[in-house]
Amino acid sequence: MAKPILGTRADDVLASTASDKVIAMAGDDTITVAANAKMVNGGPGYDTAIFETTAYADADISAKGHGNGPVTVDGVKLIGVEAITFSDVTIDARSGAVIGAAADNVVVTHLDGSFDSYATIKEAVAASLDGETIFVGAGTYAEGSVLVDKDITIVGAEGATLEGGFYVGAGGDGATIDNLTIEGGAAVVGEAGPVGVFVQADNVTVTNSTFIGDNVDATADRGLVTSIGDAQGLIVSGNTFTDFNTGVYLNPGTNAQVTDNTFDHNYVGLSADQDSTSDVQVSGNTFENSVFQQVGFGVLGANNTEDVGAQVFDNTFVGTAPETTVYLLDAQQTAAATVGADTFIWADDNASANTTWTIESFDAATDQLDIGAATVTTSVASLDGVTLTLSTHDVIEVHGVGLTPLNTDTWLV
Ligand SMILES: [Ca+2]
Ligand SMILES: [Ca+2]
Repeated sequence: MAKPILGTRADDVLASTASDKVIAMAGDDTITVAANAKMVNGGPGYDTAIFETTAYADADISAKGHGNGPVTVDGVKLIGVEAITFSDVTIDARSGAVIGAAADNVVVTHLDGSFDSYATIKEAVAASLDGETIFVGAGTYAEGSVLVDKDITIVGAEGATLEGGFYVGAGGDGATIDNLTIEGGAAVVGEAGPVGVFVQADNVTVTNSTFIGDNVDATADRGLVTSIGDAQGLIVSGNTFTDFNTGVYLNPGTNAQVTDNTFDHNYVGLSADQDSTSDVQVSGNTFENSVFQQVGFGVLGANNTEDVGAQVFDNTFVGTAPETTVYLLDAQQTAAATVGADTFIWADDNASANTTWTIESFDAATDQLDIGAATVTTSVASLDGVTLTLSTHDVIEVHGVGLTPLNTDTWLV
């Protein structure tokens, strides 16, 4: 009898080709099981036994003690093994549930525990029902636009890449996209460039995924975009957005939490256009190496008040691009600053004359006001801020700290 193959206490990649026994010891081990094998002992840690050429349906699987004891697969006793990978799926060794797809395979797991395999994500979505989960195996799926029109969860294995984009449309309320790499995006009507994930449904979650654009300037591509007046309850967390014109673009009417993402080397990291129906939380993200600006925040609608600081907070900014740029786009608006460095831009082209805009919580040490080409004709300094009176008889009131009597060199940038 050949000596058993021994692992180390670290994570090992082992094969039983030279012996009928493998003892993997501690660590999260991966063991490819040969036909002559008799036993695999995974030991402590999360261990996976791989039966490369056997489909799940063809395997002879038995478990003692309702899955708490050893599991035998085609005569091979598995001890301390947590997952078993076949040529089509990976199952949990204790429960028997499907927990992943093999490479180049897409699996729909049905509510009754059964599953079906498909070659493409599109075919799997078409075959799925509300509440079901699709596992995407490692590999590249060049599919263009994939419509998600059901309340399904799509989970990628490490290395699962969609070349194209998801369009989460009608029927997709509640859908989740988890751990996919989404590269290049797909065309969406009304968008100037390709989009990685377009959201036109509510309570959608996009998480742990990697979005890759073509580069910051070549096209108007965007990682994730919401439909105007849509996307209530959107969660965007733990993703990476790289090389887009805009990493995430939240249109008016969207209510979203964008947390713990990394935005790296986009023209604009995140852009949110906010009217009185919108509310976003952009927090815990890292914005780095944006070319034009890290965060753009548009205030839309006459008389709208937006507390920007309550919506953009606790983010990390790396690089030289402006941190948060706030655009006052319609008449008679009030906007409150964030605790970081803000640039307020008064865009007078939409405005009628004789209107007052107000900026609250302005900190002259970090914030800037940009009134473009407008001409200051008169000015008033007050105890709580600065009032600019413009040639069109419009007024910008700035309330905050560190303010001094009006100095146009300070305010005109
Ligand atoms: Ca080990
Ligand atoms: Ca184990």
